[in-house]
Amino acid sequence: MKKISLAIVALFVVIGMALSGCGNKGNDKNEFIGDKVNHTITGIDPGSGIMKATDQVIKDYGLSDWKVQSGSESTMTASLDKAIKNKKPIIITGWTPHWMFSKYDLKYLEDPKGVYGKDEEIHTVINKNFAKKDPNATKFLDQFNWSPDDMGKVMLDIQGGKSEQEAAKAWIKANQDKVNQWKKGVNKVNGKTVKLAYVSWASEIASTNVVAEVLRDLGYNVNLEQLGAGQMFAGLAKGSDDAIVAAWLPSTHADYMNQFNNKLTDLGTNLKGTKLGLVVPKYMKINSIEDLKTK
Ligand code: PBE
Repeated sequence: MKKISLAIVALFVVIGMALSGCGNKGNDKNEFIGDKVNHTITGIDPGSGIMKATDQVIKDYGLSDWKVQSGSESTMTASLDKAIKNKKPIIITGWTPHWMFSKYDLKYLEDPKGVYGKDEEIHTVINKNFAKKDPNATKFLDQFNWSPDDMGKVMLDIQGGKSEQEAAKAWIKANQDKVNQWKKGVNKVNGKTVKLAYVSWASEIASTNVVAEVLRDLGYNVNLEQLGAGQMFAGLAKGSDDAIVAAWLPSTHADYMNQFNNKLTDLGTNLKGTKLGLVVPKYMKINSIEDLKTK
């Protein structure tokens, strides 16, 4: 009896080894990557577009044995920091612009199926009644645009310990030419209010605070409301907020834009050259999402 069960166990071990060897096609770089990270991708807030895209990645690449751990941007960057300090493997949902690429040596995993979409843009979107209500502020919001490097500077300052407002003010002071372009033809006002909503992603903290500070210089009272991604679009559609500078399009926030389509006005691009994907420390050997497949 004992001998038979031992033989069965041995048989399973042999079959198991054969299967895993065969699945990996002798490619040792990915042999244990799933096991090493517990088949887990370290993600962020469930309402974000990148989490939805990552669920799609799991489907499209046949990664049914993997899970995406939700959390927030700060829990994700804390896990990343810890892994890098210990030179451990980690796979995160990452995007550009982000200070993490300045702080750590990171790389995107190739996405041959293009699930994360091509290069995207960030758009400024207002409640559809706002243009009529405040054409002056709308003109300014429409003229707001900057580069990933500009945004990066503000993000790094905040990451380095400056308050969000201080970082925004410092950038504005150093970039008067750009700011004057945004203010061209915009009048100063006295005590009108603009309500801006945003999500606490580093990129949106940076942009929203810069826009808020310039509006304050123009004489506006600015209310900043920090919300989840879904609430941000819903609040904007309802009119409890006037504007956001945080819509990643055409793919990442397409669902939200479609859902509230008739309540929103898209003022167009405020930043070009964003990217989303799975990101790992450069010391990891894997290079493509395909490398996560173990079956
Ligand atoms: N992000 C940052 C957002 C858009 C901005 C990539 C985390 C998202 O995935 O919805």
